[in-house]
Amino acid sequence: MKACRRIACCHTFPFLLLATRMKLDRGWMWRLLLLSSLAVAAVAAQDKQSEVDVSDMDDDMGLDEEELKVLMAEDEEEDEEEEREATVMDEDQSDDTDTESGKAGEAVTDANVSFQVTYKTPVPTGDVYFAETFDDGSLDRWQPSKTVKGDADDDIAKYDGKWAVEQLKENKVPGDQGLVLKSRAKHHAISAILDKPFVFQDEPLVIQYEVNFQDGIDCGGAYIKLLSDTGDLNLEQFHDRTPYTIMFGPDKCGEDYKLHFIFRHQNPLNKDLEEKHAKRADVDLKKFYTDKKTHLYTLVLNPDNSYEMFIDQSSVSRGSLLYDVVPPVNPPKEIDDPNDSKPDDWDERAKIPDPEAVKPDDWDEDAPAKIEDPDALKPEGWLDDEPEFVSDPNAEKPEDWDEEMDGEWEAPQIPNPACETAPGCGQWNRPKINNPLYKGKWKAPLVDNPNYQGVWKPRKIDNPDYFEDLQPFRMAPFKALGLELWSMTSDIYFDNFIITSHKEVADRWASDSWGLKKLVASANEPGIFTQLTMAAEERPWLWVIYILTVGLPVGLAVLFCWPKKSEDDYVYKKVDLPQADIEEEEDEEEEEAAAADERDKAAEATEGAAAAAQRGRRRHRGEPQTSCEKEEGTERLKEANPTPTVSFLPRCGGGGRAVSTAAPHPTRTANRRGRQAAGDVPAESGYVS
Ligand SMILES: [Ca+2]
Repeated sequence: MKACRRIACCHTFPFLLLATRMKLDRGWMWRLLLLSSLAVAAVAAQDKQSEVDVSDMDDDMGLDEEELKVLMAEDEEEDEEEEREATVMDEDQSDDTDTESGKAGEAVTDANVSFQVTYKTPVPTGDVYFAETFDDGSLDRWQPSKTVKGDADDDIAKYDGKWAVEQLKENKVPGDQGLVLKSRAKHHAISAILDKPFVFQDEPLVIQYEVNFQDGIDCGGAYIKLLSDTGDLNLEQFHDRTPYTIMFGPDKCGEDYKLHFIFRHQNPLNKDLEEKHAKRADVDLKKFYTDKKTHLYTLVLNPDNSYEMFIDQSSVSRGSLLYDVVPPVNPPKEIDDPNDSKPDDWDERAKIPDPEAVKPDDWDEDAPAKIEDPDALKPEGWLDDEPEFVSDPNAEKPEDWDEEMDGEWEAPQIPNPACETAPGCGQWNRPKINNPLYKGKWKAPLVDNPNYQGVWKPRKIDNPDYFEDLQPFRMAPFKALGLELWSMTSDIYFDNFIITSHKEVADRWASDSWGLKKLVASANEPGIFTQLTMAAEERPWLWVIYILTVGLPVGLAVLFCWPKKSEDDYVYKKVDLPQADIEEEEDEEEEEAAAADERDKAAEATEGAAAAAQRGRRRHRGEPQTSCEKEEGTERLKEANPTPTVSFLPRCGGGGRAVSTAAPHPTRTANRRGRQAAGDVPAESGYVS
């Protein structure tokens, strides 16, 4: 049990230390690894699709459990007049229900499903400017654009990308549908008029909708535009230049994952409109674009000019329309005077050469940097008269040498053989060294410039374009919601647009719609072991990691917790195996012993009688028998009965130990007998060290 308890914290044990401590031999290591592999495989095989439980729902999802019932399959009798029952099933099963599930009032059930969700098209619980679920399957209130994009090439300028109302491709909630951008590499534009224009006064603005990049996203956006109420807004002519008040939502290109919040601010002086971009979100947005789940995007603007963006109801960015947008809403009060220029006599030199410094008399500017070493001596044996190279005396003019064509033949030059043994040949020159008198050009040292005027800057003047708008929240009213998008990936799913002034209305709306999608998606999430197995299929080396992290502790636990094989069994077998040899040897020994016994019988009888008398005296006095005496008795028992038996004996001079009384190892027996004869080992039966 002690070992088992140790194993409980096996995860923190360094394996090598353990292995050393346990003295695992190689065979055990292999058995352990095999065992670990089997354990992991068994666990992976037992993996099942996780079933949803209401208690698993995230608290922060804000789901109203009374509204959102998760029923077991047997509880499926429900009122089908108002509610659409939806069945959540495996992907391949769900395809069968694609066509029927979208129709209101139809119940869809399947006996094979693990659970059912009851989906009811959400209804806004408060005042809204716009709410759209697409659950009726129609785009009646939506107007596809019939125009062309302003700055695009003619062949792709047309807004001819297709839109459809469909269910989600994965994790569908039958009965629930959304707007899907269907075409890749095409311009899409569609818009809808709000129930009533939104006018920025004293009420907050809350915009919320869902996006699912069902096929991931390569390069493209899923943002919305709130189209300004300009009086001449024509949705058929909705294009990229159509005035908007706010642009909000996800956008991605390359590795740049963005969540736009751009508003157009009107300059109160010249009435120009300028885009103001909110600072980037504080979180890594990548997963929202790549996990193929439905995410909820919310923008809240408050009359106090604060704003906050949420993804899946978690805040990802917040700030002020006055201070956290680029470029700032309000221009600077003062600007550099554009008519100011640096005066010609402006002295910007912080340091100047000391005007009072004089070149020292002994400063020779003409002294060379290098001179010949005056102390150098020509090495002895230098051959002044021998050239360094000579004509090769062994060279011969090639036979095909044509003096007319090739010119006069000359033997090639080779190093002068006479120089090989000499320090050098030809003219000797003194080596060059640095000139100690060299000083170079004289310069006056630098001193602080008494006339230094600092770095010139133009003077400040009042900004003629200055204004101060303390209410940037009061943007241009908007009256339509539009999507004007280009994407290189199709099947971008949109759903549950809502525009309201009340965050709680948007939250409740999310609970009744997006919350259900999230619930279904998490129900269909593969179990952790399935995910691990899938990962290992792509990267087989992961199995090694799994075995080390999971299998090893299991293997070690088995090693420690398995019914412990007695050390004595080991001894028993070890001693028991060479039985035949031992018996032969014993026979010989017994023959010798018999002869010796005969010779010693008389003496032994005398000694035995004396010992017996001593034992008898001890017993009589109540003294305990010594352990050696007990073993002596057992030895006799063994000789009488050679079949292996196990008895528990106290070691002579040590702790108790179970030993075999079968024939001991011959060599050891012989040794021991020799030592016994020498008197340094007591006679003991069956004890094997
Ligand atoms: Ca919907």
